[in-house]
Amino acid sequence: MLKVSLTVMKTALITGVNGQDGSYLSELLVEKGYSVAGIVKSNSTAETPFTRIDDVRSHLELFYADVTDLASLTRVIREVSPDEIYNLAAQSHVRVSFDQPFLTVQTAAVGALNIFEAVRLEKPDTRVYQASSSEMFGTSTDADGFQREDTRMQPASPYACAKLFAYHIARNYRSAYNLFISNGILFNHESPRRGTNFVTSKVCKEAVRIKYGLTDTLELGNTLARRDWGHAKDYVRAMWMILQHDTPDDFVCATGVLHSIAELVEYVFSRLEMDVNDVVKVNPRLLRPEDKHAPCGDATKIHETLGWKREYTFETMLDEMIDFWLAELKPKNS
Ligand code: F7E
Repeated sequence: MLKVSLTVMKTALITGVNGQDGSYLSELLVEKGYSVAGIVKSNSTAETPFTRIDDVRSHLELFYADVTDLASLTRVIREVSPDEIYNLAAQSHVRVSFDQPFLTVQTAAVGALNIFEAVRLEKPDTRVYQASSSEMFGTSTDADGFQREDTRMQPASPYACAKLFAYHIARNYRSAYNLFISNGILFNHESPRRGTNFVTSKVCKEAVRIKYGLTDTLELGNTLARRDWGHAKDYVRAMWMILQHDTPDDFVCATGVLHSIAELVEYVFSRLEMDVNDVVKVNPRLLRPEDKHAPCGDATKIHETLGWKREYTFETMLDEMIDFWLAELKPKNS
């Protein structure tokens, strides 16, 4: 149940408002008393996927616009006059970025530049959060194996290259035009609202389908890959904290704990009291042209500067996702 504050403090504009992060962030900001506007892409059918923002939708002002369309962004920024913008829109799937590099660059790189340019021209006192990604580091780590704000960046996918451009142009606009633009360098973050084309959601959903007898195999790509997974709810809180800081800056947000895909599968299956043997099949089509890195983040800076701390662990996050899929896919007659 959403607790709505009655005092309107500030106005925020969120691109990608109906995505995983946009939906949690809009709930957080509405609870804090913000007036929240969101940008959604138009769709040729009326049934645009708004399910993630169902609970909060009556509190949002939604605009059809697109980060690739500077004129539409300028119009929305003029109309909303936001105090804060959270740029969360982009084609964000790493493997898809190898299939659609131009779309990825248009949305993740040019899209971010469009936001910064619209802010510069229309409302230069707006604070802007840029959704940067740990993918920008690629295989590069510090000597201790961690990735932090000053670790060398070595992107290894079209998605990571596009995000790296956005990260640098954010810093460039910050110093050249004195704009308040901050990068949150977020490691993987998941939740029941994560799309099932990402591995955590896919594993939880397919394992529950196996439990309910709806399928008998789980097809995966590289099960040896490792990731630093946190909960999206914790990470949207970090986004907000980053924009409340007195100066614009860049922050890594991560858990500092690595797990492999195989460990993820093992945890989900044991929680569902199922045997994992003979169920997982590796499908070569799900492997990526480059997938060698094991990104593990050091969140000391955001912890010490802003006091950010995560509430979820890997296990509590997965428990929530498993419970979601158990309820969602529960056979009607049981
Ligand atoms: O893959 C491996 C896959 O697609 C995680 C995005 O939010 O985080 C996310 O990017 C790992 C990779 O996320 C399957 O090869 C194995 O090593 O869940 P993912 P991602 O690529 O790490 C970063 C920080 C972002 O910024 C991105 O926007 O899992 N894997 N088998 C698989 N991955 C998928 N999707 N599907 C599989 O069947």
